[in-house]
Amino acid sequence: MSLDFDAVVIGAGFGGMYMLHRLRQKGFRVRVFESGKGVGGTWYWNRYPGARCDVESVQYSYQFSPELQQEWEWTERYATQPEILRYANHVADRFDLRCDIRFETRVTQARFDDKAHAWTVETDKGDRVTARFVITAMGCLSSPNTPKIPGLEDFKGPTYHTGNWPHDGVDFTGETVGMIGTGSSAIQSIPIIAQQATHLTVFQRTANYMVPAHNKPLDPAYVRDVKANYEEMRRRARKMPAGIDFAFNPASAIETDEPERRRLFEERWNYGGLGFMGSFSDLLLNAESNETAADFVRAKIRDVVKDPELAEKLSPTNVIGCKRLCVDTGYWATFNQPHVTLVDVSDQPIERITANGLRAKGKDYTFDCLVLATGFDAMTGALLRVDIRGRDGQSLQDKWKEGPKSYLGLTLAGFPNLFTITGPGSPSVLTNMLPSIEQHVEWIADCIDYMRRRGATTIEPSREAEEAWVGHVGEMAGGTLRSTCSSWYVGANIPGKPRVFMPYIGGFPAYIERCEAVVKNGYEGFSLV
Ligand code: NA7
Repeated sequence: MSLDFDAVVIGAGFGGMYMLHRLRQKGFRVRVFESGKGVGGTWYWNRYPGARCDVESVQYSYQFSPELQQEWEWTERYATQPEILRYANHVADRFDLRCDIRFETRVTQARFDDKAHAWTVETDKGDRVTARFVITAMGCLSSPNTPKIPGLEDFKGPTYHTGNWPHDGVDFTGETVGMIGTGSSAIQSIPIIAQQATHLTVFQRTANYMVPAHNKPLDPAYVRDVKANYEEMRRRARKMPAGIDFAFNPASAIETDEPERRRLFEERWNYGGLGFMGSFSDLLLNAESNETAADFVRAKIRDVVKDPELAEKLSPTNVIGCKRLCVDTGYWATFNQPHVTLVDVSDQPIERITANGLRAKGKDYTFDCLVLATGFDAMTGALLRVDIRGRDGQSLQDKWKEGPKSYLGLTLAGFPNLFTITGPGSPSVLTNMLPSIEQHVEWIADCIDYMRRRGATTIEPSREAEEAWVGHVGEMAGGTLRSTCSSWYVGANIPGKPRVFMPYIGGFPAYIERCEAVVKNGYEGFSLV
């Protein structure tokens, strides 16, 4: 039976684009399906005001093409969403990717045919194509979470979700705005929406920690230096747990005396960004050490927020770095403005959305527009939205009913020839996504190439290999403070979702080593037919 394609790739964000390019380079026939009108994935959908990446732009970029790396000019320390989207479009043009991507087409079903050793993929546009391999590149944070608050449909004004923002933008000038959520998307957009709105009311369920971005235009001399030494920087980054090149202090916070500890926190605070968590090596391992960092940040909140009661409400009490640390510009200071109100809904859920606003703790709040900055059904949401069926018609929903299981976060027992780029069980969201994506794409492309050379038509991990990996992922998570709170890492933001720490927390270098060892040992844990 002749197949339509060697591989179908789902999604044309950074994962899908590079997967297409890499497989095409090796001479494979590939079709990409993308639900958006353009490339860019996360950066195509998340257009809310203030959206930007919190990994520095010179590192949040592809490294597979030295020419691309040299020619592209980032303008700011942290790139804005429009700039990253321009970059994604530049990559699509430069490598002529669009001809193999079907836009505005959502994959609805993928079914493995055991006799043909191939997948049949169907879309909402009526496509029905066959391919040896299916590769998911749907993103980890791409299935927006709209909480089931009673009355949502009763609201008379416009409702916006940060993860699916109107492409023409929204002007809040002269409007009153209600915002639910205080995660990364909220903290980036709140200072900007507050500049436009006549009143902004923020409903906070959990206060969040943030470190300042200290964003700035990139100094041309710095960029020249980075470009002259890019290879070195990328090599250093690959040796870091998060795949980001920043200095990591091996000392313990609790074993460092108070003045020195404070000095080191202050130094990182003044530098800005996620490197704050690298102030000491045990911040996510030892509760006492963690508390020193949390205390330091809470003192910063009290410095900025004038009303002590408000400062208290904005102060998180959980483990710092347990939920995703936010990188902000002027977030806390925004609450000093008289037209910005914080409503704490930590002790009682929002009762209902009403025609003119919402009701919380027995009180009515009114506003013209509602912004849901309520996050995503992370890591598994996008995958489970597609009806994926492996051997004997088993559905992915059924396989993952107690939580995601995979081998290396890349492949699934019972689902031959299916690869999941940055899937649950891989480092993904705990790392710089771009290098993590590239590592997966290259591993998958090499694997498919190896199969072609061997004349193999299926690859599938054994249940034992998968169980052992799932056990290892869980064991690593259990050893850190990161699995101890109600974060989207454990699925706690979605009612009914199994509570499992989904990403692999053993670090990028250990993960790469493991993936390479699997290959060196003849695709250990897999059966190739
Ligand atoms: P997040 O980080 O999941 O934040 C969502 C926020 O919405 C968070 O503050 C939630 O509170 C809040 N939320 C969700 N549902 C409700 C309900 N029903 N009532 C009140 N508040 C609610 O999503 P983001 O989009 O900000 O960021 C996602 C990632 O993108 C981020 O981590 C970066 O990696 C980039 P909670 O904390 O659950 O109590």
